[in-house]
Amino acid sequence: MKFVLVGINSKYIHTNLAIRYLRALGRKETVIREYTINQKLDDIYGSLLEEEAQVYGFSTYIWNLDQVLQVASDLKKVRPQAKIVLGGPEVSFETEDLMEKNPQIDHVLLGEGEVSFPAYQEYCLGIREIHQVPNLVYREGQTLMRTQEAPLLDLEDLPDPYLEEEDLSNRIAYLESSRGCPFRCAFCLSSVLGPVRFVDQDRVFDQIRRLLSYRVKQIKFVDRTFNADEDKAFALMDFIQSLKLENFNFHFEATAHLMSQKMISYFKDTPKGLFQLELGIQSTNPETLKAIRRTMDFEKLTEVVEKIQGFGTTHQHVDLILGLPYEGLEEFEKSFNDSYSLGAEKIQVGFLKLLKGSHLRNKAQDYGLIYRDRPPYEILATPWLSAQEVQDLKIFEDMVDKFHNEQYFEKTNAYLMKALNLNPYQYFQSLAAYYKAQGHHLVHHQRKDLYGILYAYGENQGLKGKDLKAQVFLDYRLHNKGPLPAYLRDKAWTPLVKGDLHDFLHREEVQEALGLNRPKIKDLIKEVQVYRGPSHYLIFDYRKQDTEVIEMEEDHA
Ligand code: B12
Ligand code: SF4
Repeated sequence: MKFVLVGINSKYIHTNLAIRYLRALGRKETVIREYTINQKLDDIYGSLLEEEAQVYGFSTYIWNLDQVLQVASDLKKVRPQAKIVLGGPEVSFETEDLMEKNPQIDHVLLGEGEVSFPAYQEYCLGIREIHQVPNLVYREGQTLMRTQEAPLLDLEDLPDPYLEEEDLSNRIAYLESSRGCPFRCAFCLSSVLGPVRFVDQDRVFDQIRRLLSYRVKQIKFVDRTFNADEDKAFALMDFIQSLKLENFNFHFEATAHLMSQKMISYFKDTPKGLFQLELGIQSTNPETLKAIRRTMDFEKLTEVVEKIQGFGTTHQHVDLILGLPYEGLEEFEKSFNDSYSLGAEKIQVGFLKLLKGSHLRNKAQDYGLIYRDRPPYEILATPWLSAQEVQDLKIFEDMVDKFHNEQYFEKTNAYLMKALNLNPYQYFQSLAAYYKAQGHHLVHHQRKDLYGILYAYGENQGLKGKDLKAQVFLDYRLHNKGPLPAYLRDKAWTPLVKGDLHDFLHREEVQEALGLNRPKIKDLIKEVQVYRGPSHYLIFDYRKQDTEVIEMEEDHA
């Protein structure tokens, strides 16, 4: 009997960890197949049809529920004998309702699958009775029945999900060193998954080694609070450092107020780019934090982010959620400005999603939260934010993502905020209003076009002088090597080319400024660009990942 486990990922780069665990624990005739939500449904259906499996198990999340239901429906029509079983967080709550509306689903396995899936396979093979499969919802005639709940898995029994060799180049692999979260945030599903359990660390280390041999692009830990146990977190990071990896990144979700001074200082000497931290803020409004049952100490968070930022070794992302109870525009302005002032590389502004099984979804009516019926159950309006405000904030969020998060416009943003006397929230709101008025939100833009849009925005706000152009020019040159767009060309700034550039790079003072001693000029010439201005030179040095610009007085050169 053939079992196919199906993961439909949010993008090609992502991978599905759950089906790899289940394959490792399942019978040998269990295979995994992965697709993405961007593929044509007909292609996914066609590929699964060819498998000619007797059981199709779909790993179901908020991002793929629609695709899973449609493909399963097609398969069930042409292969009525094949069993369709769903598992995953999106089907583990409000399950009966889903099954009533979707007759193509034969079975749903609730919660963790490591114990129930092998038992379910035995049921399919006639080795077990259906009621002996834990965590199962099944049909008996017109009635939906539930079997007994299995206790939470002892993570000692967790298999290595990556034992089977695979090529993971250009893909992100997920790893688990703990399951569960010590906190109980009302919007989050991890709050209902029981206490924190840990995986034996030597096994995690083996998994890391294996994944690296599969040429994976990045490893992200799905642990909800990677620093829930600091000793374990240190041991993990020490191990990672001992691998002496170059150009590789590990991503962790951390909780700032649990970080000791020892842990903060740890990031001082870690290799640049090796670790990336995601720190949830969600809101800084005390009433909101209370309503969502979130423990947060903003003072501590500020200390953590600022100190780590100062070390320059570790990228930090902070998250905010729009549409939470008691958070209107005024409160959000404060949450955003507080978060912006931390100086983290990325601010991810998300819209509240009322997840099935979450405390906030159960309370949505009490709070008057209006959200979409279909996944991802996004907020449409609240008593504190009108439907139009929510919609306009989508453009605000897009502005933060486009113009802040990639860090391509840092100098221009700082200049514009100062020159226009706007705080970060007011600035991105004003940019959003301009962007919408010009109809830019309806068109897809290449990154290079965004410099022109920002420049035009500045001019539209009455900034006509040279300063605006100088800032956009700097941002553009720092991140783009090719020819300058016409609007940024300036007679006062001449690019040095050919012989002039060659002679310039031969100068001792220039080589010193670039930290070089007798470099090969023919190679260096491809890695730098130099502009001669009225009184000084600007040297753009592209040798490092983060391009630098060096200013040099005329008489020094
Ligand atoms: C990796 C991840 C992502 C990746 C996507 C990965 C991919 N494959 O495409 C990215 C970063 C893109 C992502 C994005 C989002 N995510 Co996300 N994400 C996760 C994360 C961190 C890990 C999932 C995981 O692998 N866990 C480890 C595995 C082992 O656990 P598991 O998934 O629960 O699987 C177990 C069971 O569910 C079950 N099971 C799973 N599949 C199957 C299949 C069968 C047949 C069976 C029997 C059992 C079974 O058995 C497994 C083992 O016990 C989880 C949080 C977490 N730590 O789990 C959130 C989580 C899945 N994400 C969540 C959310 C809300 C989102 C976003 C909407 C967030 C947002 N931006 O607002 C977006 C949506 C993306 C989109 N395009 O629309 C929610 C999902 C709730 C839901 N109902 O699906 C979670 C649970 C986090 C939370 N807040 O509570 N996410
Ligand atoms: S939001 Fe983070 S801290 Fe809160 S319950 Fe979820 S995983 Fe835990």
